[in-house]
Amino acid sequence: MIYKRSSALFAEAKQYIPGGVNSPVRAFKAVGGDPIFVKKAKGAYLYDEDGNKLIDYIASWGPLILGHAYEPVINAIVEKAQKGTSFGMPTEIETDLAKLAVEMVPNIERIRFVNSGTEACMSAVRLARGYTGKDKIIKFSGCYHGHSDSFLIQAGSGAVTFGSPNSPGVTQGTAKDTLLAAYNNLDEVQNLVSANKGEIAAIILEPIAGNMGCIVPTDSFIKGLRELCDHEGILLVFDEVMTGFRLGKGGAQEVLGVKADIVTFGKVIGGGLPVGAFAANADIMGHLAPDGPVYQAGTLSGNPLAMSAGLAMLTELNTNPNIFKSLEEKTAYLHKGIATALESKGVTHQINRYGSMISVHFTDEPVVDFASSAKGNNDTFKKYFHGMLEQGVYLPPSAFESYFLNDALSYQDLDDTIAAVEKIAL
Ligand code: KE4
Repeated sequence: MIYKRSSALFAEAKQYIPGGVNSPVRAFKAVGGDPIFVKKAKGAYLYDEDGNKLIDYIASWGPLILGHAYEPVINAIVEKAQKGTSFGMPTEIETDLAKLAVEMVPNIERIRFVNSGTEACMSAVRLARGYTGKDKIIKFSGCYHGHSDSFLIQAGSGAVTFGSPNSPGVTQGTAKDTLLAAYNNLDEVQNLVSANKGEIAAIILEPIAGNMGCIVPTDSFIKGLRELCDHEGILLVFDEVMTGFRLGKGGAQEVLGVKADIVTFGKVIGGGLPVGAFAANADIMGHLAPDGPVYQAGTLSGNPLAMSAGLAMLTELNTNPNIFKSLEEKTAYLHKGIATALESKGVTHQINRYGSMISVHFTDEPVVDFASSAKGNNDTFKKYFHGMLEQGVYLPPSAFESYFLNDALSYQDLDDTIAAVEKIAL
């Protein structure tokens, strides 16, 4: 594969945009080499600036669950754009999408639209703090909830881990209110709750994690969190930016059978345009401005152009829920094929999968949290990533990401992907 034009475009981009990208993971820092510049995409395929056709397994990091340039979504956007793109005034289509989301997702009565997953998670934590009157939150190492200061925190030193900033610009004052625990470790959460009695507003997590690769919670962990929150008056926040409308109509709450107090969304809910959202019952959401004192706002929140894409996408998923089963079957097929190919090459690996989320880890230990995910051999991952790219398969350029399958992928695409694994030297 030739990537000359992508490299030239990257060199030019770096003269005007920090790192040449508008989101760091796109820069290929974790895998080396220059990023691929895409020219267009359709269905399961990306067409880059050098004319290469690539089978796409990131689907814009999740949103394009039906494939790129999906006709009903494009038609909805084009039609709506001709009537204006944003007014800063209420429009009917915001209610249409809100009604559909409330109908599809269990245990929510009100939903507020924002413009990104970060905004959704940041607002959900502010709402939890405002509703409970408490300051602290618990998050899990390796879970990503966007780049709001309260989330850019790593485990601090000391037994009861007060957070410490993991990015310059995040203050110690912010970090002290974020506590860290290991995913799938209920004991650590209980210790934090006991050591901060009555001070914790919320526990926030990815109910199926996708930012350490894909990690599935144990039943005892996720149900234990729910019981702990009920007992301690803590709000349980499911960050469903990845899992919402991907794992099923009702997302992780539905497939795991665990209720969250606040749920955040992004990616699929916007159909490929910038939409995030957070939702809860009427009592909790009633604390949000303008009804209540918790402030949150946004110029382009609920803009009709983005709403039209989200409504077209969710309507499709709501009327054809077999898409979720078809995606799950395709992901299971891919899982089996990759596992067989790597086993035949004698390559030590773990594959984690839930629904249409899957990740490959080059380690002999089960990957159940960030620490075990970080033990993956990144040199092998780099060879795997570039070996697949050379054969026209575009995977997430980081070992700490999940693949996002789209329903436009054919079984031939999956077979071609498996054949590519068989060919690469690891
Ligand atoms: P955004 O602000 O990027 O729309 O959403 C933040 C976010 C929140 N919660 C979860 C579970 C997420 O996965 C994300 C964003 N996901 C990353 C992919 N791991 C987006 C890719 C990127 O940062 O460019």
